[in-house]
Amino acid sequence: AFNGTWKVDRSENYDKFMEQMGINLVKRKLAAHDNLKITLEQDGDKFHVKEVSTFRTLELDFTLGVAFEYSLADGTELSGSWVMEGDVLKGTFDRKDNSKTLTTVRKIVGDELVQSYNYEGVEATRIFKRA
Ligand code: MYR
Repeated sequence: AFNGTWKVDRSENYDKFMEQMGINLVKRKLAAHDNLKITLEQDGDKFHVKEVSTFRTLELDFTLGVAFEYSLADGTELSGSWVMEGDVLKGTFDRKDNSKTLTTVRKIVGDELVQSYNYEGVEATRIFKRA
């Protein structure tokens, strides 16, 4: 169900979330228009991800339940994993610089992919449509 290419359509509270993450105003303004596109290919427990935005293009692989490293566009390094609960992908990632935890959830709602993020009590949502 997650398979395919998803293009961000709108975001909710993303600026506040990035502020909580410690991202400065200039970068937040740029990130608000990042044109993020994510391609997901699931094969059993394995996922291949392609991420394209105004900041960068990257590809990565992960296996459900297996920790991997991921860097945000500003260089913040995370380590964590995704698990599948029912039809929902749940990610738990720890920042390497301060050990604080970012949680994120991906689910399909109607014909949209809804990804929510939580960091230190601040939640944001980004909603993607099929590209
Ligand atoms: C993936 O499945 O796309 C790769 C792993 C994603 C890890 C967690 C993503 C958190 C992104 C937070 C972005 C907010 C920047 C302040």
